[in-house]
Amino acid sequence: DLRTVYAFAREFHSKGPNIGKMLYGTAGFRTLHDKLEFIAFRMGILATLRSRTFSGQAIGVMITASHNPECDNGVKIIDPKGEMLEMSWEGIATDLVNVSDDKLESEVAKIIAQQKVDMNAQSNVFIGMDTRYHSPAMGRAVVNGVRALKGNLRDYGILTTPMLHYLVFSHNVKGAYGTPTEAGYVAKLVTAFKKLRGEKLENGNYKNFLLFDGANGVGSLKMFEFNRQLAGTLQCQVFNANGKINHNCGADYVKTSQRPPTGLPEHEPNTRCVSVDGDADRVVYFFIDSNGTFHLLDGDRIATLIADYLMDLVQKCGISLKLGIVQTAYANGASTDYIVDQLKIDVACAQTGVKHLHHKALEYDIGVYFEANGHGTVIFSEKTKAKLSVALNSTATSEERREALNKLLLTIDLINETVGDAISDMLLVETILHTKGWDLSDWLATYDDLPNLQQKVKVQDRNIFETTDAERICVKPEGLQDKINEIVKKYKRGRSFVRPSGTEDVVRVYAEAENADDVQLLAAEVSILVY
Ligand code: NG1
Ligand code: ZN
Repeated sequence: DLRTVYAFAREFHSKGPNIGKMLYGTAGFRTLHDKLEFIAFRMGILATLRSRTFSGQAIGVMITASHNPECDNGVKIIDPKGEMLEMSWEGIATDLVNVSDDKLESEVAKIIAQQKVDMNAQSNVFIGMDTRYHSPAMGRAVVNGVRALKGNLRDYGILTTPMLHYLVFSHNVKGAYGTPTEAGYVAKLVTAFKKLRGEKLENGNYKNFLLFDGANGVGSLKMFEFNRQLAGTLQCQVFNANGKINHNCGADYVKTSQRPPTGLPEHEPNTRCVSVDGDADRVVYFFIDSNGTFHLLDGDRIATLIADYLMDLVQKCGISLKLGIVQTAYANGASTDYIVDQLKIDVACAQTGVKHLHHKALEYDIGVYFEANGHGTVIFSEKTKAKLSVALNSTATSEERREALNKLLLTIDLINETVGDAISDMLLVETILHTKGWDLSDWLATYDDLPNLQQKVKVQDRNIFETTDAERICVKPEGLQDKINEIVKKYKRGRSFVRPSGTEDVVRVYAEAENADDVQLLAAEVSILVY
């Protein structure tokens, strides 16, 4: 009886007063954890309805605030193909969350009618959560939302975000993408990794050891499991495994503050280090050289490394495929120049938020997309995969080409195509560095990053800021962009843009220029304009 559902909602998952308008943004709903339980409940309802529109295909609900501080949490929905929630349903989610408790019933009825939801259809909701102490309470609220509509659910407990994407997709395609279990996920990646590595564990400057900063989040827990399976192949020492999530550590801290995480164990200079974020969908590399200088290798760098490697393999396969890299406005200008001038690969710019990059990457046969912060992956079109297997199965294919084809297919297996995945991306980078015989300074030598800076500016209302051209131009408030242009002109190789954050109540200011002092000035001048 639906009446009891709404009575229950009012009693246990009441919205309560003083909740401002909430938006389903680039990362779903994200805010202080104590404002989110009613949202989690409603997202349980929404996921159940959405699953019914797909005749019971699994829909995921992930509880996490990723790289945000511990006090925040969030909830986002994963679509049947393991992708982010379709944009048209973001509005539906926003409406469902913004109605009062009294209107919840009629809002649900409206969705059922408008989306023609067959309430007798099957439904399956998969739930996962990060390690935040308030995540279990939110998970229970999702469970209650699903149960309220008599849906089926699987509560997986603690998972990385990309693992849940994998579980949803592999379940829906009946295991064609891998066994739809956590063990199946680990086995898929580890098997491909081991085959690619072969017998020789070290090669040239590549040493078989790295330090793994788990951001005190789920990435560290899962890396322990990977380590059991990787034993004897890759030596990966995990640190930051059980402190406060993202606190002075993790990929976001390392990238934005451009310094090593706290908790970094004593180590030899030039040791490969890697940082993931709180839900393990982002990864960056770094090292400290023998002078004690810190060096960062971010998402731009990872994208160029991967694209270069894949281009080479594709050429060896003797197949013509269109490969492209998708970046955002935050990509370092030097990386874009390197892609165009040296790699000679097609490059596109998309709006912040991986769903936008993913969408753009679909335009290529092989689309490599990364945000500078280390969030990204590679997607291969169905046509590409079909071409590769046809070539592999043709008797006309030479042994040399066959080897390249096998290698490319194994590489595809190592990649989590559904979404950016820190552990999968890391294993791919490890594979490439091993193949090239590179240490991190070899990789760093491919191009020099322009000094850059990101600042957060607190404003009265960030929603008055509107942008266009993949966020590179600010159209509102009127006149702001002209002033930014005037300032930028003064700095050699200067570039700066401003945009409202989708996940925090701030306006972000980005600046880059040829020298570091200029960047400080440029960022400060533009920040003052925004403030
Ligand atoms: P916002 O807060 O909209 O800038 C941040 C990241 C995005 C993306 C989302 C989702 C930057 C500059 N922004 O978005 O790239 O990762 O969080 O987690 O890194
Ligand atoms: Zn994340």
